[in-house]
Amino acid sequence: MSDLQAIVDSAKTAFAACTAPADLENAKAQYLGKTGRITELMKGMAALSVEEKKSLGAQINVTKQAVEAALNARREALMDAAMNAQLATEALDVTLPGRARASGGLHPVSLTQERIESIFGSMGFDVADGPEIENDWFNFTALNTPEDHPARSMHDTFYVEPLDGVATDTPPLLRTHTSPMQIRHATAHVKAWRARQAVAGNGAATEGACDSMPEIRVIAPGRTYRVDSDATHSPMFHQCEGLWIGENVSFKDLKVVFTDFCKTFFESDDLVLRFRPSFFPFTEPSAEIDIQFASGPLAGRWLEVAGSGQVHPNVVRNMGLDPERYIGFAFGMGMDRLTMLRYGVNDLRLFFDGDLRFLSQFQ
Ligand code: 2U9
Repeated sequence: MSDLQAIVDSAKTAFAACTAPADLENAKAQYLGKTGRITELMKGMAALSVEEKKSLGAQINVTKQAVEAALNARREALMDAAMNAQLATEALDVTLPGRARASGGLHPVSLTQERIESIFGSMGFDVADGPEIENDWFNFTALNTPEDHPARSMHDTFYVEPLDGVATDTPPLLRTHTSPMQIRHATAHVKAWRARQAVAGNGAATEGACDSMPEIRVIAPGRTYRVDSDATHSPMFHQCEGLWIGENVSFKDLKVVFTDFCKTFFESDDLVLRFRPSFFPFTEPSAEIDIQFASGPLAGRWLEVAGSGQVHPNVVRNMGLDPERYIGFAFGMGMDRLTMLRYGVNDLRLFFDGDLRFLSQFQ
């Protein structure tokens, strides 16, 4: 056997003895590395004649290729062995049942909001949505709430830093009710109507006898904020207010609309409503609305569900309308409280704890 064949055989034996990739790389260095046996042979050729170089060079190349082939074969064998070992330990049991993906659901207060939107939607009400950081005009002044009104005090209202850092006379605030949204909606409605009138060219922006404004019928559901926290009050709570303004909208309409709403919302035809005189700056006259169920766990008790009233003339004026001609009603209700009544929940804080054992009962 030639010396060169002996090198090939020795390499094969050395590679076969390696059981880990790192050992194999070490063994490779002994043959193909800088001072490996084949590399040394090549260096030795420098002293040979051209003829000898040709002949021995070709033989060394064949030897080198044979060693490299043996090396690659062993590399693959080791990789296969590693893969098989891994597959044996990490066997996949394809008969296992899949992992069920839990389905999410809406929060009970969101369910109430959807329900309210659907009921009032069926009565022709739009749904308005808008900013939770408001200014003094939309939250208080436009709603006939004078500067010395207690609702404006630091004890009730969260005031916030101006976004651009520029202080104003009246700092921005977290809306204390969704009424500002109704003012925004109503003024946009009035502006759009006047613009249409102007385009039609029928006496421009004056209110003529035959160009009556389409009614404003809107609800504004959403988050509201007050400095208040106990079992029945949360600093963030959910309100829904409603507004209906037209030329002949009366307290009778309020009674019909709200009675219809309550009966549909609570799925009870035999509940009765009571309108109790009250006071709000933005309505005059004003009334609290109580309901009484004829049956069920709450039967016989009067339960307060909303505040309401005929929109104050100053508020109608602030919408850009003549209060001698346009009139209407508004109401406001707490969506958290309605949800508690509908589902028999007795602690408001359950809605905000995020405990799935409670929340999943509503799916
Ligand atoms: C406009 C004009 C008038 C909305 C109204 C109430 C009465 C009311 C409370 C009920 C429970 C708030 O969540 S609560 O504490 N709301 O009593 N809200 S009348 O009056 C408006 C709204 C918008 C332009």
